[in-house]
Amino acid sequence: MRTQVGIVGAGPAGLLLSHLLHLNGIESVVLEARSRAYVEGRIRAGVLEQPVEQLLTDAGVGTRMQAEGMAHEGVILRTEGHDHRIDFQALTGKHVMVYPQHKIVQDLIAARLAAGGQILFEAAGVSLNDVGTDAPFIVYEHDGRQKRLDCAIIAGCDGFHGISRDSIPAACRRSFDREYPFGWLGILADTPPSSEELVYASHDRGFALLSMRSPSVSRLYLQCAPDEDIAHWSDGRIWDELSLRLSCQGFTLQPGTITQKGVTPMRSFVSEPMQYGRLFLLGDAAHIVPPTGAKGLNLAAADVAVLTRALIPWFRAGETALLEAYGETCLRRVWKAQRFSWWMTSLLHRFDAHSPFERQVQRAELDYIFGSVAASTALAENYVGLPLIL
Ligand code: RFL
Ligand code: PHB
Repeated sequence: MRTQVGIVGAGPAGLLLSHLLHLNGIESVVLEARSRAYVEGRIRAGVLEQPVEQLLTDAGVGTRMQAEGMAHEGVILRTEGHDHRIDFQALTGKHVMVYPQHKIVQDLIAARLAAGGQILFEAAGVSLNDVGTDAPFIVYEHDGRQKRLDCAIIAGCDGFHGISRDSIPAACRRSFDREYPFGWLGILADTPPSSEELVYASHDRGFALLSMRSPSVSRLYLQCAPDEDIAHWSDGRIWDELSLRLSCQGFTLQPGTITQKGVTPMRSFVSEPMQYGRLFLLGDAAHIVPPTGAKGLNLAAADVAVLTRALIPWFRAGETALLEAYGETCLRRVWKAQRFSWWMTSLLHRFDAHSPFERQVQRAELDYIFGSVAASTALAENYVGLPLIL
């Protein structure tokens, strides 16, 4: 089989790329290791930056998001029972959209299939070949048979644990990595959100976050050990701990049935370069951020915007300038989002290794944000999203 762009991975990056290329008359085939039901049910991100919301809407896949998503014009920072609202609308004129990642994945799969797009689920043993030449190809197994996909371009959209990144020779690659001494225990619960806006709580017992998926479903997180054993967390213990860390005058946490729970380790990671020959890395395949800034999915979408803009003149007229600048262009935004995610994480979490001095500096920084329009604006501007292409 032959196509113009071979895409590995049907997460948000791979699917959005396939959709945008299609809108611009460029063919692609998506190879996904998992089943359709698995990728459509995977609970992950929930907050979309305004430029990403706009991108999805402009691309004709925003109908359900506009109907069911919740536009948020601010978030609450909570510390020691004291709230400070970051007013996105007043500070930046923008908002974020709370709409779950798995629904974006469903919307994109539906759009691709309706347009006759090819997504091969349960493609096993995917390997990338001759990526440094003008004739790269992908080998994979599907329906019990080994197959070959010849392409002009390969897009590695297979997430942090995928195979694409390792297809760039190790000698040409450099990675930047930071592991945090904590993880997040996340739950999904059938209970209306106890706050209209997201609450980021810094507490002596550790960070907590109140988020949501719909008017009747809450998503909440607790800072925990990176290797926390979820078996030690009964539903009752989770609600008690959330209530303690989120406590504030006039606020009551409404518990409900927990329908999902899991632990996510926290990491910052960037692999450079994001391009090698005809192979381009996008999204979590190239970089991951701790979730505190809600940036992962948004960064994936920005990479897609940069690559799409570069591939159009390349396929149409052989123009190479934007394609050659792909990695450099993406990394300008990636590193700004890395900085913001690291900063939000450092600001809000409890670090056991902190000295009393460092803890006081952390408190002072929060207090400074609470009292400074300039500091609040810097937070808001990053949270609602920098332009997709910087
Ligand atoms: P994905 O979503 O990991 O998709 C990669 C796809 O590739 C497939 N795959 C393969 N396919 C074929 N062959 C192989 N060898 C393959 N190996 C893997 C996988 O099955 C999968 O379908 O990467 P992508 O598309 O780059 O998207 C990135 C986002 O998923 C990720 O950055 C976000 O979920 C991060 N994130 C958040 N981002 C936000 O922007 N806002 C948030 O509020 C937010 N909250 C979060 C998050 C991530 C979390 N977790 C669980 C990591 C909250 C959490 C808890
Ligand atoms: C979520 O709703 O899953 C969520 C929201 C904000 C974050 C991270 C995750 O910073």
